[in-house]
Amino acid sequence: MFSLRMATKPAATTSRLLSAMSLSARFKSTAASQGLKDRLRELIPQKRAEFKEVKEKYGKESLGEVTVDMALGGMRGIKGLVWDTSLLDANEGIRFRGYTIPELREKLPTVTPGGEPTPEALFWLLVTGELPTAEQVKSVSQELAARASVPQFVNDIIDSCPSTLHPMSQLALAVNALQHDSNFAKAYHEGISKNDYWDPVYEDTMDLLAKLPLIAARIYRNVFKDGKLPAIDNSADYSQNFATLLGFGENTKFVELLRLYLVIHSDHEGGNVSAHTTHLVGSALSDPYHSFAAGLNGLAGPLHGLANQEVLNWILSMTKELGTTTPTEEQIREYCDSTLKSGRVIPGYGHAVLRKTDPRYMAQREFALKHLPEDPLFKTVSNLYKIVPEILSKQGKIKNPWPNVDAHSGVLLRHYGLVEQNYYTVLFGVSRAFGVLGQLIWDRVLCLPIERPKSLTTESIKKMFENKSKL
Ligand code: CMX
Repeated sequence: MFSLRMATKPAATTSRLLSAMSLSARFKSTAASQGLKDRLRELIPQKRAEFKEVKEKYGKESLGEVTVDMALGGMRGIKGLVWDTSLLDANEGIRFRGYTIPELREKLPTVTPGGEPTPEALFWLLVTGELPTAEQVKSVSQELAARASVPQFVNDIIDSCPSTLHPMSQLALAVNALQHDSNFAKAYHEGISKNDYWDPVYEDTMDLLAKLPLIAARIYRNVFKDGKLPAIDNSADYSQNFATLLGFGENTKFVELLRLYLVIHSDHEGGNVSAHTTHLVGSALSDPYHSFAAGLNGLAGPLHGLANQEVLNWILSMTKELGTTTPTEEQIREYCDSTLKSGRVIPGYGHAVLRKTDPRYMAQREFALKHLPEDPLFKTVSNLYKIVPEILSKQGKIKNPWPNVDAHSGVLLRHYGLVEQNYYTVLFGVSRAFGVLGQLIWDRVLCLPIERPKSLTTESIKKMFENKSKL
């Protein structure tokens, strides 16, 4: 593939080739000290062979039919892309490389005994398919801490944003600006071989994951606090550092919550808007920064990640309107009815794939039952869980009346003092990076092609079937 491309690109000089080779060699030499990258490199030949075998053996098999309803209805249920890091079952919920959330909470190494797993541990699992040891997790934590620095011009961009610019817009802006230092963009420009794309994508991924807490916390501090950021601790884990940057590092329960939060929001197979967008944009060989920034813009939609902000806005509007922090079941019912009558959705409920209560909701509920059972807002969230599914089901059109991940997250954050709900989707975004970038590495390992599904016009669909219906 590489030689073909070089043959058709006479402008590629020997010096560019040499420079590409030395870049690749640089990545290989740094790999010696990087446990995760070493393991990934070992796995690649076997996984490429498996992928090739599946293509050769089953390439002509059908994955199911596509109906006109599916094309008109947001492509629901169409099996049209590969996503190896996680798989969503409508009833069981998400499995990360085969493990459910309860299994992850039991099997992944933790920082505190009996505590929550860390996003670093999950990332190792997502990238390798293997449960890491505590030592391997520590090596990822240290590597991310060592890479955590942000160019001054990116800080300046964030600092120049008006505080009225939504934190998600600021986050996407900063991620796009970090693209300035993309290893992949540079390596591509210098003519790296397709077989080696994964290597600078891995480097960009690690850099981006490392920098996200710094830019996310800078946004938080600028918009809601005094704009000053503390230094990070190279010996601390990712969530401890992120919590410290946000100003909550001394609250051990908040740090535990953040660990859980960053794990459960990371990945939800490939079809959701943020995951699919990152994957789609990455398929054009846009680097991880451009790809993930695009995904963040999708996450900022109120039907997707922004729903966590909307849930709290909605609950707080309800308690304000009713003049009580503990509304009765009857009052909640009436408020739900008025929301639906006004043509709005009840945020935090429903899902395009799930048909049961989201296990990510349950994990957060368990955390709340353990740590904040008496919180009045948690009691309201619990009452909503009792009431809303029945109300939504009665409408007769919703396919899943049960709560999703966003129905619960805000109340937990608020309990520990993170009360600025416009910021909540940024936390979702930092977490989502672990999932979508983990898969993006595999997209390049497997040399997945540029995405290009077929679209139709309404007219062409009509024409396709009108003669058939006359028969
Ligand atoms: N409140 C009121 N009506 C709802 C509803 C809700 N929470 N969820 C779905 N419906 C309605 C839909 O709007 C749709 O109505 P129309 O036929 O009039 O258009 C009907 O029920 C059928 O929808 P569906 O097939 O069950 O759901 P979709 O797959 O189309 O949409 C989702 C899924 C999540 C967008 C939708 O349930 C929703 O809008 N929920 C509220 C927003 C939310 O919580 N989003 C977060 C999802 C998780 C995440 O990505 O973070």
